[in-house]
Amino acid sequence: MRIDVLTLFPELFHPFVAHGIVGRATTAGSLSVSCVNFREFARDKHHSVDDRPFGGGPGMVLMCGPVFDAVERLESDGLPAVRVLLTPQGEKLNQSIVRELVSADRLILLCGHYEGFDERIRVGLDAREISIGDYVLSGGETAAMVLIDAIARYQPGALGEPASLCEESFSDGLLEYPQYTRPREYRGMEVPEVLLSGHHSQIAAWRRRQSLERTAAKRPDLLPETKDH
Ligand code: 21W
Repeated sequence: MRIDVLTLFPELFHPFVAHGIVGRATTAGSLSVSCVNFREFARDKHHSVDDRPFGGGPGMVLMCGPVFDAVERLESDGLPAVRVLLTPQGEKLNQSIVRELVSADRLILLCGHYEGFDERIRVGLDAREISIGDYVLSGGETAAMVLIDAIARYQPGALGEPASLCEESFSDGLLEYPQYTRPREYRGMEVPEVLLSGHHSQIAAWRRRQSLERTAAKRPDLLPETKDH
């Protein structure tokens, strides 16, 4: 998969893309992430990408010109892309949206800053609008990194063990069971006996039960009977 990020802060992405799971997918050749600063597409001599809002109000608004020009330049290679606008008013990101996006060959992620995008960017780009949750960020860059991280895990070569993908949280819709490693006792806290027993079916049953209990206690909204969508 190819991901192009349009941002005013491409340097924020460089260390992120070079390390960890995203770095592994990149090295494996299954993912390529490149960042374009849409300031390069500014038209005036001051390289402006934002301006004051019509009607007044605080802050600055990202202008249409540099954003549309950058998207059109990127897409001029003919490789069709799913366009994603990171915005506080988008649909809230979850694992099923991640899986949908993973099926695209190419994504263009647009990161806003300041007080947001000119409305005509939203309307004219026909982009999928995504938020990462109900809190205020200062821009779309960190949200784009969250999305890239979640997508990279699905790329061949990103994870050491492919089992990690299907076993973990949210894949079966439940929270994870508790995990332990050496030592068997730490500051008076002991590892549950069943995990030391070597009895695989009992261990699996214990883990399942723990997952269900945890989910009921911490995230009852994830349990099928209480799901309302
Ligand atoms: C925050 C932009 C607030 C705009 C009208 C009048 C991307 C984000 C962001 C940001 C505003 C995401 C206004 C969760 C987020 C993001 C920057 C509001 C003020 N509009 N997911 N005044 N939270 N945030 N604009 O903040 O770009 S995904």
